[in-house]
Amino acid sequence: MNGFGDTAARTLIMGIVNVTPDSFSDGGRFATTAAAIAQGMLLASQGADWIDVGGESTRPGAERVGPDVELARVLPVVRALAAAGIAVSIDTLNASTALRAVEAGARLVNDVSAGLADPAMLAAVADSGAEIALGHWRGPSSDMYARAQYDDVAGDVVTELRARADAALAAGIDASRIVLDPGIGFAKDAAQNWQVLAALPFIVSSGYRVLIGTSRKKFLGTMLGDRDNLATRDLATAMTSGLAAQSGVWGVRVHDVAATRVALDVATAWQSGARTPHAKENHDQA
Ligand code: PMM
Repeated sequence: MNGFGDTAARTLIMGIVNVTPDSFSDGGRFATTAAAIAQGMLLASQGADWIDVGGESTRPGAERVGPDVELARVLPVVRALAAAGIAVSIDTLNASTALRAVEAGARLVNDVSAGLADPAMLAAVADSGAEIALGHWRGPSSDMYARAQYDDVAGDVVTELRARADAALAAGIDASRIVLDPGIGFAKDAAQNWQVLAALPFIVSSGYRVLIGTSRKKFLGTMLGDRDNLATRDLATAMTSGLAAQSGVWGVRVHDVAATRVALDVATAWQSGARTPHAKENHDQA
């Protein structure tokens, strides 16, 4: 297989653990930490290859929390999951949080801003030895839809991601440590998200590993219309993740790992069928 980095034969699942007070109904610092660790363990047991731990919401319109609050939320969770032998990534815009999380055992820094939110990020990751996922980002979540202007959304996203990959290379991060993420929902409207998804084979042809996150996002709700609920969004997420796997992505970032595991197993079985020579006699017997 061509490409930089650890290109696995099958698409990997990154299970999402958001350690934010509103993510777990029981509330309170300890209860939230314990619930987040339990959720990470559960997702790993359901077949997640990575657990992505985040302490600050990047959803549209979300307000920023300070790095101290973020760090207090994520650090015990990263430490516990890494100690259990789970591959942990840290979802953060802050270099200081990224560094402390890597010290606590995280192996990948997932920066949806690709180093644009914190100018110290790329150098920090370079020195840490961690891998980095670089997201396509045009500015803070609070007003990102104003920046959803493109000539050709997929082409523009790849051009802008390549510029961020070049910045990471210049900072001393080897190509084998870089993953690109076209940032579904980040400065993109629903139609633009679908155009990016349809162009995934082109984005994969960049040679970098590609990560994609459609999970439970608003554009799926828009498509579902009056059928929109958590179950249908998870079903739509599993389908988009399966199609992304067919397009050759390295990983999919999802909330519902069990459903996505089924979808990716289908994609893997389908691909193994495609590799089997279909001799005429097989067809005759079928
Ligand atoms: N989306 C969100 C947060 N982190 N990370 C990556 N690499 N890709 C994404 O698409 C992405 C991300 C926002 O979704 P959430 O609030 O449901 O976690």
